Amino acid sequence: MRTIFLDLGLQPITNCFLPTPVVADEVFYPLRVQFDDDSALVSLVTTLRPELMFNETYAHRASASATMRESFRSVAHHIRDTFRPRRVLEIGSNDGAFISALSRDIVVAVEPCENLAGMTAALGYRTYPVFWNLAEAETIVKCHGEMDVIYAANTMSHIPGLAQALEAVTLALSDDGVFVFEEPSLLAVITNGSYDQFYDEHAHVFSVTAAARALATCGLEVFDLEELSTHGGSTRFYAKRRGRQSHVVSERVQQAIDRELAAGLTELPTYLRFAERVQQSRTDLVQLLSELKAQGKTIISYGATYKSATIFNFCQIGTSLLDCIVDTTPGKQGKFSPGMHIPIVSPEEGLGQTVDFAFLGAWNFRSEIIAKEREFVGRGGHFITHVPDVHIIKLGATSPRTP
Ligand code: DWN
Repeated sequence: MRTIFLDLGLQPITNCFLPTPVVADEVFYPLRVQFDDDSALVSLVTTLRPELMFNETYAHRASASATMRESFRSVAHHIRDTFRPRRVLEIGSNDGAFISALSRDIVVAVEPCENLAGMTAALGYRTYPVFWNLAEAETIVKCHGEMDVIYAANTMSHIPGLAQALEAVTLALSDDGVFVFEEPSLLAVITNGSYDQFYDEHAHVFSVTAAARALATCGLEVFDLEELSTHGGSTRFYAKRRGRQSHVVSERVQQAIDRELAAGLTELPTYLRFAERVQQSRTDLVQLLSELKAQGKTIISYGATYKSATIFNFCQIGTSLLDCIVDTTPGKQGKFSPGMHIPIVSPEEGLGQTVDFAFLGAWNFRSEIIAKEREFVGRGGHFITHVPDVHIIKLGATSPRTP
């Protein structure tokens, strides 16, 4: 049975970075999250047509941070050296952060956003500008043969028709092939109170329990996993065809499922308590920003993340509290944030001398950003985060300014 546990209000399409703050036809939809106690899957109630979200205007670049560039390079080399694949397929190749660490001769990529597919095609990687489904999997297998490794990062959670997408993986995988995919961890979301992992593109947020059950229905089995620190806590799954002896099932899999059981991830009350915490987070964030503003402080947000669209629209935080959002992505600069229409500018432009506080919209890159913005911190600037609860981050070496 499915139960809705979280209502995050009307939300915009998170990839809709607007050219002007006055928009007549912006699309909004109700963002509600449900728990299914049969499959243990946590997913959105309303999913949008994929073409509305993933198209030639797609702004996110997987290579935008040093943290993710290194993560993709390292997993690509690990896969190459461990499984020695003759053919690797990446589903959702974005700007090529993963495939660019592998030889063009062995890689096939699938990327529905045409601007991104064009980037990797221009680098010489065979890229299909299509949505992943059974028909495309058949075409790819006909042209290139079955795949020894299929890799997907932050992609399976983006596909509403999960069963069909996994069937397509099963179809394209060689008999002893390995399906490696990594996604934000539901346990991390529940532990961190990071409700901003729920937005239009995240049709599901996976627990190990739910992912293992979904894979099992398509004849696949998780044989190993890694807990990653990326995106505030992610899980990297390694799956094979059920019954194949090619890889021994690690005890780490059952241990992760046991941890989730102990944390209550298979029980509705856990999610109801999480929803209460989300309400409190909203109250605390609006109160903190309002108090700082009333004291004459200048506040901006750091990182025009898709996640922060959820926060700002749910909390109704707009330009009365935040002067701007800073982001290094050229395609976001000069635009306005979805729904709340906050101007987005470069860090050089937005993090000027007068800024007192920066809310971490990209809280998942907290260390990288704080290290980069030593000057802001050095002159008494402070970062604010809502993870795991709303607070001003105290950094040892700085003299705190009284809020
Ligand atoms: O799953 C998804 C994740 C992986 O990427 C997508 N559905 C969409 C997107 O979500 P997001 O925007 O929440 O992801 P990030 O990776 O947290 O975005 C970070 C943003 O912060 C980027 O726009 C780059 C920016 N940034 C910056 O301006 N300065 C990041 C760093 C590290 C920096 O120093």
